[in-house]
Amino acid sequence: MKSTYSILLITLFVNSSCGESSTTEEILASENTTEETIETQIKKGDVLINEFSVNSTDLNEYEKKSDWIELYNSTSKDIKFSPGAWSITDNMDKTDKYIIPSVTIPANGYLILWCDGESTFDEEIHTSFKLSGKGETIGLFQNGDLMDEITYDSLANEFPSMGRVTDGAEEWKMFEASTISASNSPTL
Ligand SMILES: [Ca+2]
Repeated sequence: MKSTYSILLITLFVNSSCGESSTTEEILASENTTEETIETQIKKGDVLINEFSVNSTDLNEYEKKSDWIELYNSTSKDIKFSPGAWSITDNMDKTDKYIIPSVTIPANGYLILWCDGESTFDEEIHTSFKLSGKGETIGLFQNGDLMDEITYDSLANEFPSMGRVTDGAEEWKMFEASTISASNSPTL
């Protein structure tokens, strides 16, 4: 026990020394990052599947129609996905089907994942899978932990999109017009 206590003291001393060696500017920068952006320990409910389309008329950056999923940051702080931590899937037995790049979703903002099977990230994010018009389950994971999921059926294929009413709320509805990358319409 005595040796464990000594190691603890040494660890505390080292941490304290490291803190003292930082310049004032470095400490301020670190504090600002903590205040403005959440990078780790993102809680369930902070990022949600907010809307999706399996019958899309929306165009991606290549002017191609593509299905999509809209994620929503329900917090008042920017959220940055840690590299390799977040994944999205349409197969709940394969939670890491597509690893979402380390991007930042603005506070109360949106992130569009184009579901076209291209598996690329240049200007925008394109997942490795497409969404089925027959219905399936979409799952959002952080380090293998389920953050959100939505199961839909073939009815979704008859509407431009399906989403929460309103942003981040529990209730889902079919939308007569999609609200891609914008607040979900409460009118339907
Ligand atoms: Ca929307």
